[in-house]
Amino acid sequence: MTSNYAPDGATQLEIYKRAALLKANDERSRKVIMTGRLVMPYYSYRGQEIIPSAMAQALTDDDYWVTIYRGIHDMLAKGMPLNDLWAEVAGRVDGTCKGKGGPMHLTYPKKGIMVTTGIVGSSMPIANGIAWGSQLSGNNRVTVATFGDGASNIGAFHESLNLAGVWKLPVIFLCQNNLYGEHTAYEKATSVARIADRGAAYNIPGVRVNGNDPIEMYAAAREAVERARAGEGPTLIEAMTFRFHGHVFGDSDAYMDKDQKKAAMDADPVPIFRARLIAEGIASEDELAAIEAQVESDIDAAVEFALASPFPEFDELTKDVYAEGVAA
Ligand SMILES: Cc1ncc(C[n+]2csc(CCOP(=O)(O)OP(=O)(O)O)c2C)c(N)n1
Ligand SMILES: [Mg+2]
Repeated sequence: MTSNYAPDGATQLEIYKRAALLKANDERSRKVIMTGRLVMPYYSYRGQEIIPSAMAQALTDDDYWVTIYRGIHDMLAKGMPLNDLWAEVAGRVDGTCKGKGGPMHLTYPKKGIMVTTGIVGSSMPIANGIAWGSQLSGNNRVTVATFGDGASNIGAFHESLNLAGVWKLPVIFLCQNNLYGEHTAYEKATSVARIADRGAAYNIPGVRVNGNDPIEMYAAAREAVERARAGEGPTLIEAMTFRFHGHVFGDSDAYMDKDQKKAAMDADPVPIFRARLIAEGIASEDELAAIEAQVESDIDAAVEFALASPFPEFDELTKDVYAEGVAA
């Protein structure tokens, strides 16, 4: 794997700050649902935090990101404010989409979070369109599309890689391979051992990395970003990871291999990263504990802010949906 872009200590600490936020936010989301304070569909990303934490570190605020239903980690990593996020998942007026997007359709263009989609495979053609816009306007922005391993079996994945390869679009196809698509194990539905190999069919570089390793993940992200900004076109990154919970909150996960799951949870990437930062003298126990305490109190405030925010009024229903002045 590339070592040209090894992150220094300060960069690693920034990646850790994001990972700590994402982990705590997932834990809190499940808790808030369990206690009945919020009712919503929830797709846990616990176990996958390092991928967007490192990817976002390689981007600027101006770069774009298109994510999926299992994407709150991507959004937080890219800079969506906690208050706006929590208000949106709670369906309140102070949310990113005034409560009309809900947990599966958040956007926050101020930080480049352009679309969240629940249609498997659709993040990639949308990302291509945004990247094409950047290419035409010369704004030098990069677009990331995240998606799962299952999505790489959808036609839109193949069409998108082909077109991005032909037009050399400044786009990064970031596959978060968590080894399951809904309730189906990877090998039961995917013809190749490595999704990264599919890049070759479209003449674009395909790299597989350990997505749970911040150093490897950051190096791959930097290389893909540099390529895209230099006009050299797209990269397919297959980031290997694991989903610690069932597909959707409440799923009994009976179809998941118990030994595989236990091994993955024993190798939880966030505490491993934390322990290494301390062992290598990059941060002290006290510094990391302070970061984590801050994250918890920021989440406390966001949950209370969201639940105190009102639901949208009925007359909001068709606003922001149709062009101004066009009858609904
Ligand atoms: C076009 C389409 N087909 C099927 C579904 C139902 N569905 C939702 S998530 C999912 C699994 C996707 O798995 P993967 O791409 O690996 O992403 P993960 O959920 O593991 O992050 C399926 C089949 C859908 N939402 N859209
Ligand atoms: Mg998957």
